[in-house]
Formats: sequence, structure tokens, C-alpha cells
Amino acid sequence: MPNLTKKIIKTHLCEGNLNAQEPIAIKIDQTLTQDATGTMAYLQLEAMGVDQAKTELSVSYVDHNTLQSGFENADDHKYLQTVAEKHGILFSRPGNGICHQVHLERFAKPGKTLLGSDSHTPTAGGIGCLAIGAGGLDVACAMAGRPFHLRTPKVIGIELKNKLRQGVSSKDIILKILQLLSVKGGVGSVIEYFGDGVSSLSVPQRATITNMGAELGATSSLFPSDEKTRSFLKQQGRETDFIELKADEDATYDQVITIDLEELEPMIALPHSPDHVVTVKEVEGMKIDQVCIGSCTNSSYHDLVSVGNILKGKTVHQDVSLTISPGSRQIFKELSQNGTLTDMIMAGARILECTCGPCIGMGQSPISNAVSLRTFNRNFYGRSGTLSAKVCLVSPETAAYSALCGELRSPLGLSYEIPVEPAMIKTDDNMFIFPKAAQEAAMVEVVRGPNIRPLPINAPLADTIDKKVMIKVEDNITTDHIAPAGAKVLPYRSNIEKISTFVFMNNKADFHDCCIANGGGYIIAGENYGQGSSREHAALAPMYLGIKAVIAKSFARIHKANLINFGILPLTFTSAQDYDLIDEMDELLIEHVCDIYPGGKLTVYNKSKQKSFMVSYDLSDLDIKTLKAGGTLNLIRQEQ
Ligand code: MIC
Ligand code: SF4
Repeated sequence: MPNLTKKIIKTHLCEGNLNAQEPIAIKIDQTLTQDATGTMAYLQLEAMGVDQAKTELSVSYVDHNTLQSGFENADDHKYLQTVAEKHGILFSRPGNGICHQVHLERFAKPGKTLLGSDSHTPTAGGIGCLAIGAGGLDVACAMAGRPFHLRTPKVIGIELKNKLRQGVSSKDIILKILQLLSVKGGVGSVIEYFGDGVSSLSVPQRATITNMGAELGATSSLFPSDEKTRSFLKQQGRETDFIELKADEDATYDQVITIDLEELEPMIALPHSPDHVVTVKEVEGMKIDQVCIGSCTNSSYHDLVSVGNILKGKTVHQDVSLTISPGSRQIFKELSQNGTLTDMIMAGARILECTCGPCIGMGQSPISNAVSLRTFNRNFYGRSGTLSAKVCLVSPETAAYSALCGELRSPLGLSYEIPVEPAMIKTDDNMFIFPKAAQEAAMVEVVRGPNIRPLPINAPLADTIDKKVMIKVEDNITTDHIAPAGAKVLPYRSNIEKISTFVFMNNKADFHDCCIANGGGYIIAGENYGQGSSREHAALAPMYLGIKAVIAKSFARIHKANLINFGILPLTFTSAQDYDLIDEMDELLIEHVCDIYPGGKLTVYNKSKQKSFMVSYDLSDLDIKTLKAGGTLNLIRQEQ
């Protein structure tokens, strides 16, 4: 009876049992990091005193911070390369591609577990791998051979029926699901796909869907491993990694949703949330200023050849700037060899490196008040670098056709050649640096430029917290609000003191100064606080500024784990009305904090309003031990 998710979890279970929402721990086979989260992860690995990574495979990618307008990013890259060589970690050099795309092509395997310090790690679910995004510290712990702790997820089954029509793509499937479930609909769940529609989708098309499961707040997303998986692995010269995997015929799910692919039409997520989805038809004709194609969601061979075929022989509209970033060097090479690149260049596309690029605000910020159509996965406020821009998420087909027209157009039924995947690709791993033998690795000197700063460590939990509210924010606050990304901020990912000056900069410009003046305090938030990325800087920088607790209506999974890892209390309102009664700068007193126990509650006394209210906390025994120690690194040190 088990579904596929439960089968893979069972084969990796180290602690607990599979009762709904119970704490469990699983063995991690592979890890991945990228440069923007990797520097912290490796500083943490070093702090744990681990010589060699203990996983089957750990890969360090450089794909985010590739604009080098100062020494900082280049310093980070050198640190990452040398620390990888020292610790038995495979290094993917800058230019080799976006971590999720490259990992799917070269390393992800059906039936394995993968933990990555990036929220889109579940991309590898497209190949039948149980892949989970986490904070860098959790990934460092996995590299150190520790199991990964989570709650037994619910499993939402999505049945796909029939086939997509011409012009409709797998991006439209996941946008439809986001419309149905919302950005918090997947919290605490794995999304598992089944049904006759699955066999019509290739592994990269499946990966577009599992990638954006992150936008549902899901722990992971998973497809079965079938003949399509075998052909993809064969194409990559690694058919021996294939195993067949599927749910039992009579598998049960906590919830089932059915989607008829034949009825689906092109969809669009409007500003500023990936679940603000309508059909393209509903807003067709909207004038556009920019189109960006690429990102870990939509930069596969199929995506980009479709784009090339739509652009072929035409010219991008004069009022539109079109950028294209291939997902990997392998795809880039294929495009250059089969002539697609020429079609793109001749149509006027601006070809960028194989990196995240505009998706993370690393250049290509749109013109003021622009409408920017992007094939990416996130359109959070401010993420593009232009606060007044209206960023919309669409499929590569919608993006390419609209770029030619200068306005949003539905590609439904558009005539263009559907790409045929090459049966075999001449793979080339020369931009990887493979691990050395342990003895040789021990001799490597780790290079630390001035941008590599020591890790700040929290103090053990205080029994009384008497502090002021530093900021009060609404529902669905993203980690892009808390710790913004973009070309100006990302170079400081390995410098917490500096990055803390940018915290909440678009919500409350003086947040940093207010925290310094008051010795830190509380953050008050609505539902789904900390959704989006896995960046632990959204916990680490507030910790550095003295934030002791976040009181929210609810939390996103990865961010809550990051708060605990750095010793910040995640507390939940027991009554939503209590949220309304708090104002910024109110003074809140919490006593007997060190008495917390699983299932318990704390009383918060609002001294400014002279009113008390209760808060709860959903914490396991391990979470509580971690918080009391002042974070995971302190706890590990105590145990050593
Ligand atoms: C993102 O898409 O927001 C990122 C940048 O890839 C993040 C990681 C980070 O902040 O470095 C993510 O998704 O986890
Ligand atoms: Fe990179 Fe964007 Fe994917 Fe994040 S979502 S990994 S920034 S391409």
C-alpha cells in the first residue's frame, strides 16, 4: 500500500516511525550546496572539525554570485574550491551551470536521498530522488554523516491524466497546482505524481514541476522512475543508475488532486506571488518590457530548443529586452552545435552565462515600472532589483512568443517545431574538480580572502526575555524580504556583520539601527513566515542583531528549522486576534523560557498594553535541546 515517498523514506529511516507529523531522521546519500549558501555551510563543516565528507557524494556548485564587480564573489569562489578539495567534495566550477540542472544531468539517482542548501533541491524529484532543501547548517551536518531530522510528511497525490496540447508546457501544470493549493498548500507535505499523464513527460519536464514544489512550501516533490527516467539516464551515459520505482497500485495519499493535461492552457503568475495565477488568456495583450528565459525551473534542452524554434527567423519586438541563460554548459554546447544558439542570437536575444543570473537579481534589473515576463519560479517583491517592476512567471513558450509580439500572448496551438531530445549526449565532466585521496586532500591550504569572516555563534537560551518588538510584518513574508538578495547584497553572504545591515531593508529601512539601539528584540509576523529560499542568513543575520524570538501565525518549514539551528525561538500565536493587539516597539516579557517542553505553551506579557497572551511552539525534544544550547553548533560542541 505504500506510496513512493513512504517507500524511499523507509529505506533511509534512522529514527522514529512514519506516523503523521512525528519527528523522524533519515540517512542522506548525497548533498549539494551553491555558492550563496555554501560558504556558510563549509564554515560550519570546518567548525565541526570534520576532515572528509561522509556522504556517498557531496557537490559544491558555483552558480549564484557570478557577477564580479569587486573581490568578494571571487574570494568566495576560491574559498569554496579549496575547502571542497580539502574535504573530499566534488567542485563544479563557475560556468558549469545551475546546481539543480547539473545535478539532475550528472548525479541525481532514483531512490536516493539528496539534501541541498537551496530550496529548489527537489528538482531532482523529477528523476525519482527524494530531494529536500535545507539550511546550510543542516547540509553541513549531513556531510558530517549526521541524519537529517524532519517530521513525517503528509503525502499529497497528484494524478496527471492525458497529454498536454501544443504550446502548453509542464510550467503550466505547476502554475495550475499553485493556483489550486497556494504558496502554503504544500507545507508539511511531499507532493507525489502518478497517473497515465506522467509517461508523456520527460525527466526535465518533470523537474520543472518538482522544482516549483518549493513554491508550494512542500518538503519535496516526487515522480516515479520509469522508462522516461531510463532514457534520460541513458542519454547522460549513466543507464546503470536506473532502477524502476513506483507507488503500489493501491497506494494511499492524504489528499488526491486530479489534473487533466488536455484541458490545461498557458498560465501566468502575476505580481508578486507564484500563486497569484490566472490563465494567459485572461490578461493577454498586456504590454511587456522584458523577457528573461532560464533559471533552474526552465532552462533544459527541451525548453530552450522550443524557445529557439519559436524565435527562428524572427526579431524580438523593439520594446522588449530578451535574455536567455542556459541551465548548464552541456545544454549550451548542444544549443551551439544544433544551430539553436544562432537562431537565438539572430532574433536579438541577449545570451547570458549558464547561471541563476536575473532570477536572483544578479543583473538585468528591469526598467522602472516594467512588466517583466520570466520563466523563473519566484516573482517576490523586489527580487528583480527594481522595486516598481511587475514580474510575472510564465512558460518558455509563452515567454518566447510574447517577446516577439511585445505583449503577452498565449502560445496555445502556435505552430513551431517540437524539439526531439537527442538519444545520447556527448557528456563532458571537465569543469568538475573531483575529490582527491584523503592524504593529498589533507595538504590542501584553504584560501580565505578578506570576505570570508568568522561565524557568529549565539549564546545559550536566556530564561527571561524582556525586549521590544523590532518589526511587525504581514502574511507570507519571504526570506527575500528578511535577507534580500541581488547584486548589491549577495557578495556579503560570508560576512554576517555586513549582510545584517540589509535585513528587512525594503520593509523597514532602519531595522538594523533599531536592533542595535535596543539590543535586539522580537519579530511579529503573520502566516507562512519565512517562505521561499533556504538562505539561513534570514535567521543568522537577525540572530546577529539580537532577535530572540519570532512570534508568527505560522512558519515555513525551512525557515523555522533555520531559526532553531541558530537559537531563535519560533513561537506561534494561539489566537490570531493577539497578533492585532501588538504594535511595533511594544515591550514583551516572557519568563521561564528554559522550561519549554514538547506540546507546551508560554505566556507573553505585553508591558506596553498591559495585556497577556499565550503562545505555543511546535518543537521536538531535539529542537528544544538545540534552542537551549543556543543553536546546533553549540549543541554539537557540547556533545563532542
Ligand atoms: C533563491 O532562489 O532564492 C535562492 C537564491 O536560490 C535561494 C538560496 C539562497 O538564498 O542562496 C534558495 O532558493 O534557497
Ligand atoms: Fe538559482 Fe533562481 Fe534557481 Fe534559486 S531559483 S537556484 S536563484 S535559478
